Amino acid sequence: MHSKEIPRPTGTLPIIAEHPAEARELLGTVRYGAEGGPPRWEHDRPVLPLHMTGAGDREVVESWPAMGPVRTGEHRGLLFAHDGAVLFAAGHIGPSRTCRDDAERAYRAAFELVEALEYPHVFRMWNTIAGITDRTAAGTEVYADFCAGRAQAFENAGRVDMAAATGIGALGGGASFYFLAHRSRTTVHLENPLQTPSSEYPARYGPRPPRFARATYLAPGRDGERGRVYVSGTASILDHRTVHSGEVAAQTQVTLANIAVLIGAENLTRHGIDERFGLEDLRAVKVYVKRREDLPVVAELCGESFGARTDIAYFVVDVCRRDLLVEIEGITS
Ligand code: 3HB
Repeated sequence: MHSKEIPRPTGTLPIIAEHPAEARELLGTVRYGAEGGPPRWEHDRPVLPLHMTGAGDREVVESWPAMGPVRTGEHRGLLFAHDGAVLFAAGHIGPSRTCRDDAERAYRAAFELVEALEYPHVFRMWNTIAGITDRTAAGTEVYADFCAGRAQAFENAGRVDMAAATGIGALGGGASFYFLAHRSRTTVHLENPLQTPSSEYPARYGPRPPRFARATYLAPGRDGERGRVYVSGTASILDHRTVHSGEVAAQTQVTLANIAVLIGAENLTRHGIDERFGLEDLRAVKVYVKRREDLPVVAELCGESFGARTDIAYFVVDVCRRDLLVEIEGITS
């Protein structure tokens, strides 16, 4: 089992296009690489650098396609691009170690943006947070502090819907986020019957609970097509508890089983969706592993579970709870 070559955090996640042949333009790019910081313009498109790879690891580039003429702009530090159907926006929450106020400001800007541009259906958000399990000067965990600021922004904006998300460690560069929102498509936010909804987590995890759905289903744009499920960062959590503390293989198995239940027929039917997916349908999978030495075991289990067409990128970063060793996300296609 350990004799296989250790997977390196490398590669290029392919453009996930609705109709790839039609995707001639980009909305924006996220560079999972050796440095993080605020988003910047490159060729009139937003580029968000995230510090997610260490020395010797190759950068992973994620490109979001545009399906029509693109407009771009800036709103309170968020750089954005949209094509009439999808809005991509990226921001830097800040380098501070107490990220509550910065998170609240950044999320307030995000909600203002989706309202002003009329992309109400937020369907996927990513948050990368350096020092995610560290303590702030006030003694709160950085992630809990981030959650408090985010929850406040949701409340102030009167937003009750929660989209699929990832909240994961970064190696530096403060905290950053990016998100996708649709103008018109139906979105269904999914919960997992095996897991407590994040917004109902008990107070022991922090003063305000996280706010994300376990996945978001984006309905198809054309008849006869399948919708797409954006699976949140998923970990070895049952109800709200970490299970198999310290055991990476068991944690990976529970995580994969959680995803299988989340996207399977029974759970989608429960949410009023007449489709079904399996692990083999996932693409653009990102696997976050806390300890580099666990990569071979995690890769072996992922390799057995995902399909031959699944592209997987591995990152060695902290997960949001100290006892979690692995987190996995992906998109059905
Ligand atoms: C989040 O706080 O947005 C989040 C955290 C996770 C997994 C998914 C979402 O650890």
